Amino acid sequence: MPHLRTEATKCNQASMLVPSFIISNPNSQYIYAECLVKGTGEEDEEMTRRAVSFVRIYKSARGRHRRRHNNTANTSYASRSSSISIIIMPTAAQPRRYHHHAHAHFLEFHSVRAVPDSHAWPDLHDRPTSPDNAVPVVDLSSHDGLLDQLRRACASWGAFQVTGHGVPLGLLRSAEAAARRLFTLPLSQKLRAARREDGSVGGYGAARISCFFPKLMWSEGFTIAGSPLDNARELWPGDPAAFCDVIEEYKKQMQRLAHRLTRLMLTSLGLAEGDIDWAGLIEEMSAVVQLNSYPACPDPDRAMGLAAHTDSTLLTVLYQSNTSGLQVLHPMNQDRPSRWVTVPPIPDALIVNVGDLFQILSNGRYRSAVHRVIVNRTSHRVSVAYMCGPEKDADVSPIEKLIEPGGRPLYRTVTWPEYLSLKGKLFDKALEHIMLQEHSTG
Ligand SMILES: O=C(O)CCC(=O)C(=O)O
Repeated sequence: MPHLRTEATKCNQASMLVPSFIISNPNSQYIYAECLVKGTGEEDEEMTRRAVSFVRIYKSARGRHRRRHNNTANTSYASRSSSISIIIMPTAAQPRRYHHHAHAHFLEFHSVRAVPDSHAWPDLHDRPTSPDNAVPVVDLSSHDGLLDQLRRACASWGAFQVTGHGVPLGLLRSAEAAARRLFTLPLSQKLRAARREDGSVGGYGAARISCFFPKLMWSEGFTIAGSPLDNARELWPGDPAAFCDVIEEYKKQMQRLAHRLTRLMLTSLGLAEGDIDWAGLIEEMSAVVQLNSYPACPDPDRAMGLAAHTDSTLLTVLYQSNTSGLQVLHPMNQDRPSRWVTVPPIPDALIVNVGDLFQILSNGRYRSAVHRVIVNRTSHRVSVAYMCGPEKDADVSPIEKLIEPGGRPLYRTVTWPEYLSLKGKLFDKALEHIMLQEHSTG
């Protein structure tokens, strides 16, 4: 930071006409710089010279940054007669990927007595935790102020817990039991249903985001896309139905709830049916069920259950059973830095995460929640996530009515599969990558 700040100051001193700033943190892979040159048409030549000098200074700073972070960047430039505006924005460079040994991915967690180096995270305490701040709880059975509560929760947290949702507690418990039954099978049996390398979504495996981190996570997952029957036959050849029946009923109930939540969240943005293809968006939604397992860990301060990420969904509905571990990042505000807030288990409550696609749809009014999972020494935690998005060919773009007068759409149009593919390459820079840049100001 000090290094690049110096460059920015130099640039400002070099030209009174060039208000400019560079925001950078040498520990981060990205730098963002912006230089706006305003004036009359006659000053074009002088302004261009100064702007070019800014770009040169920026590029040399960027070069050093790139050498350090293996980064790439692009520079966009636009000129009009009355003003020149330059926005220099690093492209969302592909983050570094890590190739973990296949055998390290598949640990017999229950028999491990110490956290192996492959799973030892150097710094879990990257941000403070906050005991005095709580993810909102919204009672869906109460109509008093429901839309206001949802609006506040989605805009400031990107996550909330719901009670009064109508999904029977017995079904939640059965889904938890089905997940436990699956994850306590011997590893060799779970591997019969391992996720294949051919890009298919379903099956058993380590967290898909593992390739973006140098260390592996203290968790395993099982993804169900479509019918659970094929996988269940691989796991329990004699009795696949017990698992399938629970999952099918869970999907049915979750779909109903996800439709209701989507409708409420759109309404809370001030939208009415007719402002978008409401029915199309909701009725055609598709989803996967993600079972997660976080075994008890001999050294929880050195292991990460699931590293920080946002969901590439419209929304995710999560049952976290009765063991805590989920933390949501509450963004910084004027007086406090960003901090991790643990979501306490409430019997029969479900957690709702706003996903990246909802952030796009709402033109950034609702934000997707950055969240992670920490582990503990004594309890095996399981969770069941219903991750839903639009039908695969549907275009997702900022809803016109949500663009402020004189404003602009912040994101370009994507389909869900296209966004998933970007996320698979760019991880936490995928949203930034599809942001539309303003090239010129008048
Ligand atoms: O297990 C949890 O609480 C969170 C799971 C999660 O974030 C995910 O499946 O993406």
